[in-house]
Amino acid sequence: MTQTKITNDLSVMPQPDLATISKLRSDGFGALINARPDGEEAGQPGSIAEQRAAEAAGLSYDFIPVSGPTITEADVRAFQKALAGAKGPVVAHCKSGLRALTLYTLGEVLDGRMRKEEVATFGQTHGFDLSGAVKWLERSAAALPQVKGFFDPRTWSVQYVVTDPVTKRCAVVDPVLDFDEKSGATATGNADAILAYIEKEGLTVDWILDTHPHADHFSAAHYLKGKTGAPTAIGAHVTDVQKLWKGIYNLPELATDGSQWDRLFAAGDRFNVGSVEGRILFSPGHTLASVTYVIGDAAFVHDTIFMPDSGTARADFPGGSAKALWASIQAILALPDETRLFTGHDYQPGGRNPRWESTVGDQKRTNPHLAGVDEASFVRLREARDRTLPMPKLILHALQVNVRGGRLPEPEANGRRYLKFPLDALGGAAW
Ligand SMILES: N[C@@H](CCC(=O)N[C@@H](CS)C(=O)NCC(=O)O)C(=O)O
Ligand SMILES: [Fe+2]
Repeated sequence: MTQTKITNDLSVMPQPDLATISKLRSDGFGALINARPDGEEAGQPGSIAEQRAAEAAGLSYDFIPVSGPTITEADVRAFQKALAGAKGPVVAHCKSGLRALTLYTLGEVLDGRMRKEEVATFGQTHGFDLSGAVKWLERSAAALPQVKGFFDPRTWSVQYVVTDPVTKRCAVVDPVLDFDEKSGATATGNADAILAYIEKEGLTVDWILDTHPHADHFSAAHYLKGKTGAPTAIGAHVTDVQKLWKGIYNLPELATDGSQWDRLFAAGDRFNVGSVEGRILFSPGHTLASVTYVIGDAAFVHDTIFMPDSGTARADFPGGSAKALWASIQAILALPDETRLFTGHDYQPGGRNPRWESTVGDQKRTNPHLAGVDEASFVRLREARDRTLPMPKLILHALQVNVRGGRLPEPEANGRRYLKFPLDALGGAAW
C-alpha cells in the first residue's frame, strides 16, 4: 500500500483496507486519521471498523470527515490538533490522500509556514493536484461574511444573521422574542422571519449569540435553539448579571452559573462561523456582561455605539458604568478603520429610515459622542443624558426572562406563566 511521506510526522495514503490498517504499526506509524466521510463507495470499511482495527493495532485514531468543497477552517484546525496530539508518526487517508494533504496544507498556509504561491508545487512534488486548496485559500481571502439585519420596529432592535458565504454556515445575533406588555402575549414573528431567511438561503446555524442580557426585549435564543439545535452563547460575565438580578427579583431558584447557555465566552475567546473566525471583545459599560462579536471584518457592537448620528448606549442600568463603556468603545475603535460595525438598536433620529451599519472610520470621524471627545467629557455627557432617560418600558419584564437565556418563567399549577415585578427597586421613574 502506497504511503506518501509529507514530513517526518505525516504521511498520506489512499483508502486502506482493514488488513492494511492492522499493519500500519509495523510500518512505523502511531496514529491514523480518517478524513473520509462514511459511505462514499461500496466496500469502504467505515469509521467504526477503521477505529477498531487501528486501536487493535495500537494506533490512535481520529475521524475528520470532509468533502473537498465544504472544508472549513474548523476541519483544518481539527486536523492540526489530531497531528499535535498523536503519539508517533501519523498516516492520514481519504479516498486518494488528496483531502488529507489538503487539510495539512491549508493549516500550513493559514499559520504562515507556507505561502499560497507555493501550494501547487508542493502538491506536485508529492504527486497531488492541490488546485482545490489554492481555490479554497483564494475564496477565504476574498470572502467577507454576509450580514443581514432584521429590524424590529417595536423595540428598535436590530437582529442579525451573519453568514460565511463559502460554507453557508451562519450565526444569529441578538434575536428578539415578541412580547406585548399590554396583553401579556408572546409571539415568534421576529424569530420566525429569521428562520424563514435561513431556510430560504439554505444556511446551517453554527451559533445563536446574545451580546448581553437585554433590558428592552426578550431574547429568542432559547426558542431558536429549540428550532435549530444550534448552541447558544453569551459573555461569561452574565453570571454577574444573574447574581445582580437574582437579588432584585428575589428568585431563589435562579442558577447563577450561566448554565442556561451552551457556551460562555471570555475576552479573547475564538469561535468559528463556518470558515470565518470570530473573536470576543469584552465590552462592559451598558451591562456587566456585554461583549462584542468580531466575525471576520464585521463587529457586532450592540449597545455600545449606535449609528454615528445617534451617539452611544446608555450606561445607567444596574451594573452599568459610563467609564467602563468608554473603555469598551475605545477597544472597538482600535479595530481597523474599515471594520464594519453593526449596532443593536436604531432609534431613527428625525424619523429617518432605520440604519444599522457603519465603520470604525465613520464613527471616529462623525459620532458626536466620540469624535474629538475625551474620557472625562464622555463620562460627563453620558451621565447627564442618562439622568434624563426613563427606564426602558420592558426592563422589568425582560431581565427575568433574559437572565434565563430567553426562557419564560415555568408555568404555575394552572399551566400559566407569570412575570414578577419588584416595586421601588429601580430609579429612573418618569412621573
Ligand atoms: N424607549 C426605549 C428605550 C430603550 C433604551 O433605554 N435603550 C437603551 C439600549 S437597551 C439605550 O441605550 N438607549 C439610549 C437612548 O435612549 O439614548 C424603550 O422603552 O424600550
Ligand atoms: Fe441593551
